[in-house]
Amino acid sequence: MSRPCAIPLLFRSLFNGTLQRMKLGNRNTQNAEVIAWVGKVAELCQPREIFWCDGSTVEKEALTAEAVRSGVLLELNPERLPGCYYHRSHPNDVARVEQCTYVCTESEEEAGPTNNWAPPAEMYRKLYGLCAGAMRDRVMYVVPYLLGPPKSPMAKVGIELTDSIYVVLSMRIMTRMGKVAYDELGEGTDFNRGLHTMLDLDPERRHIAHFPQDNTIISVGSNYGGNVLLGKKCLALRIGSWLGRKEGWLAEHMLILGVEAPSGEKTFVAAAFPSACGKTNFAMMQPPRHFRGWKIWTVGDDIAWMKPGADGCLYAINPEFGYFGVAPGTNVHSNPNATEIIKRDTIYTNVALTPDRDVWWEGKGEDPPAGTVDWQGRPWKSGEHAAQPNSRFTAPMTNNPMLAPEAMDPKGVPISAIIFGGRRSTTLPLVYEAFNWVHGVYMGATMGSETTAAAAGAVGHVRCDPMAMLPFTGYNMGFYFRHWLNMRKRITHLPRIFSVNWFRKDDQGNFLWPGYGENMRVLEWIVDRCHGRVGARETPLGWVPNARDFDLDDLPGFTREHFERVQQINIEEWRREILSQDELFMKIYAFIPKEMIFQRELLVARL
Ligand code: GTP
Ligand code: SPV
Ligand code: MN
Repeated sequence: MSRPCAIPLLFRSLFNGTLQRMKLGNRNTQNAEVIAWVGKVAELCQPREIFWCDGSTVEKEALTAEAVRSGVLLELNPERLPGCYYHRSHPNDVARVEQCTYVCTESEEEAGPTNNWAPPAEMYRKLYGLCAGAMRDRVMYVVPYLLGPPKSPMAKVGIELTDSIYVVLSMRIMTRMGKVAYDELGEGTDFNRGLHTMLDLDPERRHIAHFPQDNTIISVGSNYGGNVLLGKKCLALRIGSWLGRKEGWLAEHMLILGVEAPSGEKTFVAAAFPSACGKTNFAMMQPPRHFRGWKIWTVGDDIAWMKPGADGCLYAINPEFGYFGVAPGTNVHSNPNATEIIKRDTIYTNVALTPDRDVWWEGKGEDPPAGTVDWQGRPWKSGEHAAQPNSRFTAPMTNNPMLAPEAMDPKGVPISAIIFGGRRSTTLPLVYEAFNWVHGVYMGATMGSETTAAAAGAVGHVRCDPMAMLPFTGYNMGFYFRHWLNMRKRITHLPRIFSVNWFRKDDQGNFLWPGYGENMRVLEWIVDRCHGRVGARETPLGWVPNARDFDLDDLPGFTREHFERVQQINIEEWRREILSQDELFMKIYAFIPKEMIFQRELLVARL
C-alpha cells in the first residue's frame, strides 16, 4: 500500500482556507482518499478551478473546443483528417529529458548508478516549492486512468492532476481514461498519484521525479509526451518496473504482437527496441505479398507488463490504449496500418502543416506542397527539417485494423519469444538466438544502440541500453538483471530469447536489410524456432538460421550473399563490442549478478 504524499506543514499553513474559496468543480468520485489528495494538491497549486474528468464523449468535445479556442490545438482538414488536431510544443520541449529525470528512492543504492537520484524529502521540498501557486490562473484537471484491460489482475489505476489540456486530451487517447478507472479503484487507496504542471516551460526548472515508495510522480516544466503523459514511461515503466520487482512481474519497453500462420496457429512475441528503433513499425507490420495467409495482430507498440500465469507461461498485457508514434518515416510502404490508424481522431505534435491543413513530415512520400510551414510555424525551406525529428502522432489503438482481439483480454497473451533489438550500423547480425534464458538475459543486458531524437541530446552514438530500459528502469540496473534471472524460476515454459538488428549498413551507408514488412522473414524463423520446427547453426554469439531455412523468396535484389553479409560475425568487431559493454558493467559492477560475468567470460572464450 502506498503512503499518501505528505504536503509539508509550511505549505499547509500558507494556503489554509483557500480551498473553501476555490471552485471545486463537479466531483465524480466518492473515493475519500482521491478527494483528500486532490484537495491537498489544490491547496498547494492554487488553481482557479478544478475540473474532474469523466472520460465521456461530451467532455471530449467540450475540452477539444476549449483547446481550439485557446490555441493549444488547431483543427485539421475535416474532410481528409476527421477528428484530427494539430499541436506545436515549445521548441525547447520536444523530447524526453533524461538529465532532468529522477528516481527518488530512500537510498541512493536503490536507484543505482544509471539513474539520477535525490533524497525523496529534498526533492519533494524543491518541487512543492516550484508547484506553490503554479496553477493560479489555470484549471487543474483531475485525470483518472486505468492501465491495462478492466478487471485484469495486472491492471493499475493512476490519477494525474495536470494544468495542461493537451495532456488531458492525449491521456484520453493513450489510456482508458475516466469513470472506468474510478470503477476499478472503488474505495481503494492503491493508485498512482501524478502531479504535472507546465510552469513556464523553462528548461532550467524542468523535473520529472519518481517516488516509487509513495507510488507518486511529480513532473514540472514540460509539456512533451514522455515527460508528462504520466501513465506512459513514468508509471508504466519506471514505477511499474519497481512494482514488478516487488510483486514478481516485468514492466518492459516492449511491443507485443501476434503472428497468425495460414494454418490459424497464433504465436505471441514481445520485443524490446530502444526509443525510435522500430517497435511501432514492427508491431503493425504488414507481411509482404509472399507471405499470403499470414497475419500480424498488434497487442501493443511500446510497453508490456508480463507476469507468469498459473499454466507456467509468461502472460503479457499492453497497459496502454493508444499509440504515441514517431511521425517521420511513416508512409504507406513502411507502415500501411499506421497510415490508416492516423486518418482520424489523432493529435499530431510538431509535424509540418500544409496550406490546406493537412500534415507533412520527412519520409511521408510525396513532396510537401508550396506554402507548407514547418513545426515551428515558419515557412518551410528545402533542406531544413519540416517536421521535428521526434514529431509524433497520438492515436487510439481501436483505430487499428489489425488490433488483436486479445488486446482486450484481462489475462493477456502467452509469450513464446522475447526479442531484443537495437539500431546498429555495424557488428550486430540481423538475427540470432540465445542458447538459454541466462544467456538471453546477458544478451539483453549488453544491448547497444545508437541514440535517437526521442531523447534530448546527441543523436547517433552507440550507448549500452540494457533491454531498451536504460532511461526507464526505476531502480538499480544490477537488481533489475537479478530480477530477470530470477524470473526463470517462476516460468515453466520460458520464452526463447532472440537478438535482431534491422539497421546494419554497408560501407556506403545504405541499409543492408530492407526492413519493415520484410522483417516478417525474420519473424517466421523465430516462430518456427519457438515451435521446434526448424534447426539452427551454432556460432559464438548463439544460434543462427541455416541459409536454407531462411526464406528469401520473392525478395528481388537480395541474394544469399546479401544474407551472409547481414548475418556476418566479425570476431575483431566483437572483441571491441565486449570492451564497450564493459563501460556499463564497470559502472554497476558492485551490483551485477555473477551470472552476467560468467556469460561474458563464456562469450570471450567462444570468440
Ligand atoms: P518509440 O515510440 O520512441 O519508442 O519508437 P519505436 O521503437 O516505436 O520506433 P518506430 O517504429 O516509430 O520507428 C522509428 C524510426 O525507425 C522510424 O523513422 C522508422 O521509419 C524507422 N524504422 C522502423 N523499422 C525499420 C526497419 O525495419 N528498417 C529501417 N531501416 N528503419 C526502420
Ligand atoms: C520513447 O521515447 O521511447 C517513446 C516516446 O515512446 S515517449 O513517450 O516520449 O517516451
Ligand atoms: Mn518508447
